[in-house]
Amino acid sequence: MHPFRSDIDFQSGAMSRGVLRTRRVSDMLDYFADKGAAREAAEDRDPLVYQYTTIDLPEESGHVLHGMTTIYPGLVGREYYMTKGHYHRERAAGEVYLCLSGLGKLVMEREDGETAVLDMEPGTACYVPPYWAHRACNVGEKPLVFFASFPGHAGHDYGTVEQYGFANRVENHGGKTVVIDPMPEGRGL
Ligand code: M6P
Ligand code: ZN
Repeated sequence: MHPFRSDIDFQSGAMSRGVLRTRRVSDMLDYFADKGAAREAAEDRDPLVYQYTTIDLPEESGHVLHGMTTIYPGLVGREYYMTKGHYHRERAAGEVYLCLSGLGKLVMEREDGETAVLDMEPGTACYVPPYWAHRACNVGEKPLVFFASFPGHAGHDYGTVEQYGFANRVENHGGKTVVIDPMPEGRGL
């Protein structure tokens, strides 16, 4: 393969090459906590929640997949717009998120119940170690834009998150950002 470059707009997250995918509320009905609010939004104007571009590379170890994600500002019920979130199919594969614009929270959890939340703001690189599921939430008023990079063989497992969700949810309560943690004292694991 020949080396190549891509050009990125830090404000919009647009990337000059790669495959663009979009996620609307209707694509994520099972992901938001307030199913009624999600159904209503989907039936109304079905807003775009996020879009992401991934450079089209062979999904095999040795390659470094990378791309851009833009999460728009908004709420479904009280929950901020967010990515679906996923484990890597190959659990032992990590990832790096570099925030370029906007404000976010990176919500992570492990299958043994361990959880973590990191703030994302322009200039922060967040490391998702192997075995951690990850989801980004936009808690600001403008698009949250970040660059992500992960091993080619990682793969995406959405099924586990779709079935069990994330323990922690990021919500807006009266203008304040709140991380809802059902077990703040730990999971005793
Ligand atoms: C980041 C990376 C990608 C991911 C995308 C959207 O760019 O983590 O691997 O596909 O965000 O997130 P999700 O796959 O959870 O919808
Ligand atoms: Zn990932």
